Amino acid sequence: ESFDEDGQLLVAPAKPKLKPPPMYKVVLLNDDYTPMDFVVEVLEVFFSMNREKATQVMLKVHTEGKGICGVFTRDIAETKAEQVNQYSRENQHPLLCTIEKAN
Ligand code: TYC
Repeated sequence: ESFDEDGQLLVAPAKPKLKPPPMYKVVLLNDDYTPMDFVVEVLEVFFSMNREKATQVMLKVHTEGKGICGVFTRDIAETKAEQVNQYSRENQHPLLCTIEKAN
């Protein structure tokens, strides 16, 4: 804050500093009962993966215990995880989806 030659108050304009939003990973967990085909379908339907990518991610979850389906803003990540969990329950599979804050 300062004054010009005529004593006019000078006010700096607000800086347009937009921080990127915090991002969240949507994580799929392995279990012993959900059929592999169902997991592949979930990845295709809710995460727009093609068959090859969905199969790759499903096998990673199957062998490593969990895997990332995608990274989204918090609202989108929460909604995706809820949709997957609801769909799994509707189809009587124990498949679980959670979210984790990305770094
Ligand atoms: N482990 C399951 C089976 O052998 C397959 C599976 C993969 C389940 C990924 C869940 O997130 C999952 N039928």
